[in-house]
Amino acid sequence: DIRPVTRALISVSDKTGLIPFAAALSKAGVQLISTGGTAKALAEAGLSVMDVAELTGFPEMMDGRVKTLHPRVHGGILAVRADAGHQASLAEHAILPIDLVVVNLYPFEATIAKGADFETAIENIDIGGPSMIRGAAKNHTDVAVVVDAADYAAVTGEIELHGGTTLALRRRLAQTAYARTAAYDAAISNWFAGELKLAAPAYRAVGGRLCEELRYGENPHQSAAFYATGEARPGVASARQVQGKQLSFNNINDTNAAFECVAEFDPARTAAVVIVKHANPCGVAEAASLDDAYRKALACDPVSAFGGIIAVNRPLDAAAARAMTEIFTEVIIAPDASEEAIALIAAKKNLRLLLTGGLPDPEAPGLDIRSVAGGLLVQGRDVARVDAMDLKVVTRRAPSARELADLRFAFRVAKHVKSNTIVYARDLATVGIGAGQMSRVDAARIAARKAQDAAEAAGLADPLTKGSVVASDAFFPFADGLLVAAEAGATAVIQPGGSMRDQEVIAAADAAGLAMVFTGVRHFKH
Ligand code: 93A
Repeated sequence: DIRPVTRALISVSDKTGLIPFAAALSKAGVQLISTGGTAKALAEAGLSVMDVAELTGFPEMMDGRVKTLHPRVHGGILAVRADAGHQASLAEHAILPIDLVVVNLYPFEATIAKGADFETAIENIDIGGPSMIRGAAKNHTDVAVVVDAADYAAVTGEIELHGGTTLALRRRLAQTAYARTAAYDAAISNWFAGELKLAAPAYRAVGGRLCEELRYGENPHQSAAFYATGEARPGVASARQVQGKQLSFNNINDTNAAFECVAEFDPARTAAVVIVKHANPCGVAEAASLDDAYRKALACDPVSAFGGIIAVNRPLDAAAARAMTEIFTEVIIAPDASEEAIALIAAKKNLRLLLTGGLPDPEAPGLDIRSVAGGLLVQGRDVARVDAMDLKVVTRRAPSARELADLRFAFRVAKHVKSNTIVYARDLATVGIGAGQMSRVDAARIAARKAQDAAEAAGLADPLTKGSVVASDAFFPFADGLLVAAEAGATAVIQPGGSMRDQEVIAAADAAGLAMVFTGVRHFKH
């Protein structure tokens, strides 16, 4: 099943690695055929190359829209070598078989990531390239197809070793080829959906490029890999890992949760730190410095913070880095870091440091996708933010300025905690977080209990919830959850409102002397 490579068609927009690869093919006696820009690059490197226009007998036309779309190209790619009829057609029409197709596509993803206008995006939709890729992949019995420079070495390696490509390699390359064209078309379709503001297009395409194979998934018996979709949002997918061992599946998920949460805090206004465990914040705080914010965040739940993931909204400085190396932490993610901070982190060999170059815009539209049996569940990202919400005071007492600041802070955090969510906050720091409970009253109890534990461990007389405010990600269906919070010492409440029993809940708040505001917006997160 070895297929010798006599003729290769190379048409690449990204010329990375092209010359050494083509030179190796040329040296192995392979005839090179290329489109305009590629042929020019090869000729300039001193390689002998035939222009595709010479092969087809047609010039490239319509600004390059039609250059390889010709039976001399597609017949040469699709002809089955063992089929006498196909061979007869090749002979009849003077078509030469093509054994290797090397194509990377017009950079559509990079073009839209740069914010190109509609016309420019459309012009960057490649037609001839995917046609050749799909044809060569279909005819992988005879033809090898390369869409990724990472595979150049595998092809030249096999040619050197076997004088041609193996069926095993050609099949693997075919799989890669269809994944590439699928991801390419997914990017185009998703871009259209965005341009047309279609929340629910008739079809939703999903695709991505392998970032890395992971050792395992959520559990060691599950396989896993990390794919980048090309979406231009700074974050864990595009981060530079400065040091530390490979991230695990759970690390990546948790790091993302931490970074999305910390991005809610405008770095021009305040320094903020989020500590995450099992995809939920276990400590969040803002302060004048990252160092102070970290200590406040850590005080919320130091037990859970052990082995946690830390996200910061400003460049990591030395003081914060020093404080963060005092306990065991898995990952730190930051927009940037000072040389001194990097040096301090370096002392902890296993601690991963990820630098992203910026924060993801919490208001940027985007998709949240998860799989269910036989389907994809797709929704727009939760871009609602407390800053833009019209807070309505529903109790006799209005919150004080200090309470109001804490209420906003608590609701900002609640958005990033799994439902049912209760967040107690005081002085712009969380002091108790109840996450992922099946009942809201349990979330309120657990958060209060944890605050009590943290106070006892720190030798404090009062639980940290005393004098706190409380946020609920969705309305209180009954007064019970609210009463738990009042008992824990909360003095003000923020919640969406909208329950059938709102009046009952408001009356309970008034009776307990609480101030309460309704946001009118819910932040479920499951
Ligand atoms: O405009 S196209 O869709 N029409 C074509 O016939 C065609 N053939 C190859 N784009 C086409 N290509 C693409 O041109 C390839 O996929 C590749 O990305 C690019 C290489 O052009 P050049 O060799 O001129 O740099």
